[in-house]
Amino acid sequence: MKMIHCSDIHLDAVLSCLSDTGKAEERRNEILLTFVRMIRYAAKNGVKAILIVGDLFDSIRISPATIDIVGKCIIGNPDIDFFYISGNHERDAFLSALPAVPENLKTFTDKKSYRYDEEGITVTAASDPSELNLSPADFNIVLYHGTIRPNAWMNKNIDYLALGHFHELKEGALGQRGRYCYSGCLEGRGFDECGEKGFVRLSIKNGLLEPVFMQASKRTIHEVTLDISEVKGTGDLDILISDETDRLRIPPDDLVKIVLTGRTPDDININYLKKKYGEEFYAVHIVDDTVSVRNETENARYDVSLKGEFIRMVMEKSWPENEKQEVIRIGTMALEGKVIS
Ligand SMILES: [Mn+2]
Repeated sequence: MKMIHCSDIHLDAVLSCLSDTGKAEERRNEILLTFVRMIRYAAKNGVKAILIVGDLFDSIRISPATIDIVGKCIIGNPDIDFFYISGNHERDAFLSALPAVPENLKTFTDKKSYRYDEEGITVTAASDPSELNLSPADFNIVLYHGTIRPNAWMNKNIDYLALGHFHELKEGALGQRGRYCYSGCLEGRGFDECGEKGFVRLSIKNGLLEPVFMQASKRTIHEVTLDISEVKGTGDLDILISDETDRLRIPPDDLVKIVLTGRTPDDININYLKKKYGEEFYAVHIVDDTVSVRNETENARYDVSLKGEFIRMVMEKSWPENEKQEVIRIGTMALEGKVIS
């Protein structure tokens, strides 16, 4: 029997990370479309059940168009059972917004557990592990939205604990018998949701489970961290970013978060780079985590360390200001044991 485990789709999210409101709206539709595509994949591949483990919607405000599309998808696939628990975001808004709850939408409001008799598979929702009373003879799937302590869910006859809440794929063992898994979200929504996103396809045969992560997102958000201590100016940094994004083969349709670290001269034109790479990729976000040489010099003047002593010594010289900054930059790197080219 094939199933799909997904969670945290966050339909109708505001997507404030995209300053371009046109793109934010486009991404909202892309997230919805990825969800619809996943259901199409399920229908084509004989998937019998889709487990939606909370945060299907981003908030209690759900647009009529989105509820209509999601509702029609469920009704239009009567051979698929949609098991749904709410998350901390939408709470009970989904079920109240539906004109009627379709028969194949299993909501756990009236009953806590469903069983496929032929396969001996159960699907149960739990708000706490102490509620569970599962037969060791069945293949038991449990749905939960939130943070878990794996130890608390051990020895409960759980075979697969399908989790939602964390937006990244994460899994592990539940004692000898079962596994827990956060499927992560279907699409990264913000620059804090980098990497591959998708759902988990489950194949259960003769009591054995084979889970496979399926990449599903339309666009990936990439994180690129660059130590720019060697960089002398904006042109240098531009080349560094360009080389790194080329090396990683980041497609132009994707989003990129660039984190700059290390020491930097003070005359970098970040806005130019934001503009340039914002045009090369779907969206770009540059995080400046660098230490400015000038600020560091100011702070270290009163430092009793060897570094402070070194900086004071250089500052007393009658060399030109930019030469002093360069000597401080290279000297402090050398004191920290960094390779200087
Ligand atoms: Mn969530």
